[in-house]
Amino acid sequence: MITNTELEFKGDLYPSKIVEFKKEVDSVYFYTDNSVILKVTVLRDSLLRFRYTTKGYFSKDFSYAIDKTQSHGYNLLELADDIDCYIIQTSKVICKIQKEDLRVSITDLEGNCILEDELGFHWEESYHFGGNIVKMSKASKDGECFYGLGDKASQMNLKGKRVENFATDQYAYHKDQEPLYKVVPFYIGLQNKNSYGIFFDNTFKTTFDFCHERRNVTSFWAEGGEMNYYFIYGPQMQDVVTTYTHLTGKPELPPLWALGYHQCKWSYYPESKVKEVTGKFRELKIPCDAIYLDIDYMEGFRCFTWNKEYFPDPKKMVAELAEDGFKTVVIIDPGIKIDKDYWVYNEALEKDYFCKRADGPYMKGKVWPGECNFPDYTNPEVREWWAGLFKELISDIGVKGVWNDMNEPAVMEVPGKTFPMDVRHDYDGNPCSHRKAHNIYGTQMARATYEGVKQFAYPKRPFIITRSAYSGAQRYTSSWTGDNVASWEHLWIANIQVQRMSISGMGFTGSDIGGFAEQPTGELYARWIQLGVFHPFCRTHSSGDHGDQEPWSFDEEVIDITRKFVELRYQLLPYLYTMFWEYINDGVPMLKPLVYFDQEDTQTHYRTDEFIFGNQILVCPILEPNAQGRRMYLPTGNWYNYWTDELVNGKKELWVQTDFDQIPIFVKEGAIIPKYPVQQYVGELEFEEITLEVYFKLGKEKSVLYEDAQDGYDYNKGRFSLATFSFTGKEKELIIQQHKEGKFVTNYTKFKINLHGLPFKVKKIMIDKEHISFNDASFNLNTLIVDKDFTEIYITGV
Ligand code: MIG
Repeated sequence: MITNTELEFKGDLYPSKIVEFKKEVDSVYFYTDNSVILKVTVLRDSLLRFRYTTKGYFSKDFSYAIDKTQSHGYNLLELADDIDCYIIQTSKVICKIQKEDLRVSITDLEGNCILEDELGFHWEESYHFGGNIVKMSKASKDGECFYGLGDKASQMNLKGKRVENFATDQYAYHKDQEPLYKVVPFYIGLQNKNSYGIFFDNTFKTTFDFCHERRNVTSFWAEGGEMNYYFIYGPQMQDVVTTYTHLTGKPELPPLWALGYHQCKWSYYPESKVKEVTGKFRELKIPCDAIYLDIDYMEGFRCFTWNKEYFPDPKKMVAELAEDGFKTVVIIDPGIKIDKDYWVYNEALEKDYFCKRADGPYMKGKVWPGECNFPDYTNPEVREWWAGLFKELISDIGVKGVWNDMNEPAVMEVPGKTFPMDVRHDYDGNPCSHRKAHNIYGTQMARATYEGVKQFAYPKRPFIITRSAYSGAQRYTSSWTGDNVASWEHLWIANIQVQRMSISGMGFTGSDIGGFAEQPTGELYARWIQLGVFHPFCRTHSSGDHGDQEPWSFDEEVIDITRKFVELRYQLLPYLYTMFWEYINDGVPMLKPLVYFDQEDTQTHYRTDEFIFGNQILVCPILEPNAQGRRMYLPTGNWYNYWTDELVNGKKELWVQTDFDQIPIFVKEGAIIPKYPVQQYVGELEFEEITLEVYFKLGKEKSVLYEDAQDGYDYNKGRFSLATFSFTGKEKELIIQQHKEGKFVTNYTKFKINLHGLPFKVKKIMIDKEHISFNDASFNLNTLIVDKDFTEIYITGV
């Protein structure tokens, strides 16, 4: 008989000495005496993959996170056999593998240590589940900082924290709560001005410890699967993040309306209520592009059905809303009601598409509709079926976007709030238990939803939003930060979460503006809107059980502030869209924490509140009641106060005075910021001209403006317009050159140029080498109208 003590933890096991090695194309294998194999693959000179097995062979390689369409390549891969180690060298890094114990250290070409194993790879055999608990520990030097990891509600710098990755429905979470809805096992280390990244691509529950347990050790481990991580070398954080995003994939461009303002509540019904809300937006002239239907639009919470009492003619309603510029987005949950009169249930049952328990019965759990079964989205056939279910909603009824919720997956009234761990999944032909599939479930649901909406929305672009996600989900969907709370602390959390998501590859994210649970004061709501309009996804949402959260639920002043900031977002749409284009092309995060902006400046390492919106606008929310301004840090460079045009030099802390209808916003000198006229929704107006706000600088600066048809896929065929503006400012001279690419012709014909901070009086203006005559009246307040295709504006002054 086996006694309890025999089942107990036998301790950690370690690789022994290397007895053999082998090089194969882009990979090198190291074999130890005790059957451990380390496979090092060079994907790029600055991107190395480390994969370990303890069995003497590797199991099939499969990942949902890695974007297989992305290409990689390196310049150099050299392998040397030294006395006590093997050395792999690329054109960026040198990686040493100790012969004695398989420990790894990575240096740059000058020999500066970037990352080094402490104990390195080790493992614990799991008798209970089979396989190993796989562990890694790295030495951490004093002063090292840590960033990334998705939606964590903690300080930006994770030094001293331990975080857990297990997708969880965490209603009304609090600061430092672990775990949350999303799983992004990717972090950025910054030490001695060098940045590197680690992506631990393992979907089991993972834990990261950043010098929490031991002061000079960073470790991460998983409760199953392989020790399989990617090392990304910077040295700039920019390079780490863009490489990670390239590895796990980028989205396509969303339709421009998806970057507008969205209004949501649990729930708007019946139809008359929906129309009352949309009508009020138009009446109060607060721009809005999307209205959401939460679970009550369905018949008894059955996905793909409508409550005919509340919504007798959904197609007609959706069309009428569309006429008024509103796109309808509907929620779809994973739980399918067990109901023999429900066609979706019957189809799934007939095709055997629901998840099963280990011994065969279907996984059954209670969610909104009552007892439900749950499709296994990790099965490609199930995903295809699921995608097909969207035909009526999208093609026929005209819904424009789909909102996936509860996909952690969440189950009510059970311990752990999710599936039991024995539930089986197909995992794309790699059958496994829920322990392995849990963290990826939501992503595969969103992926299937995306495929469906995309197919039926064609030739328009799809819009998907999800609550749960794993690395790589950004290829299919946007996301929101789940059930937050109407509190000042949560405003602080929202700011950090969205910045963190941005540098974790998943940039199209926002929070429930105003807070989901509980009731915001007008002041809190206003402060939240002022931040929210600078988040890539911008939606007010609330649980609705505490009163209303439409802008007009608050007083006149708050309504005016909401309008002012939502209008600002609509003006900045071309700038925001250009940010998005840089994200999908180069993996550049749309929001940049200060440490990302200037990692050389150690002052930025612990900053959390200020961030760069795009490349040239700095935003700092007000996070306290009764504020008349705030202290903040302005990073390196010279910045114009957006409200006053005062030029301030950075790399210093300062007090910024703001009224209630302002937050500190600064524009980088030399920037050229494009603005559209205010519209009540994207595409409402055809305009003759757009504005370029030009901020004078002594020196040079580049700005970019990307535009296309704002929907559809023609931009992939070259029908886009990409304008690059080069600004050069001298003591008595200003030159703006424009270089254009792409075949898309914008509707407007003119730029209205507003010059800010001009240090001289204009004497002469030449446009494309032609002299422009002007008097003080036509060149009023430093405004100039030019043809949108100008190539050079040349201004001299006295
Ligand atoms: O158990 O659909 O996070 O945004 O309004 C609550 C109702 C289910 C949770 C989501 C929230 C949504 C709500 N849902």
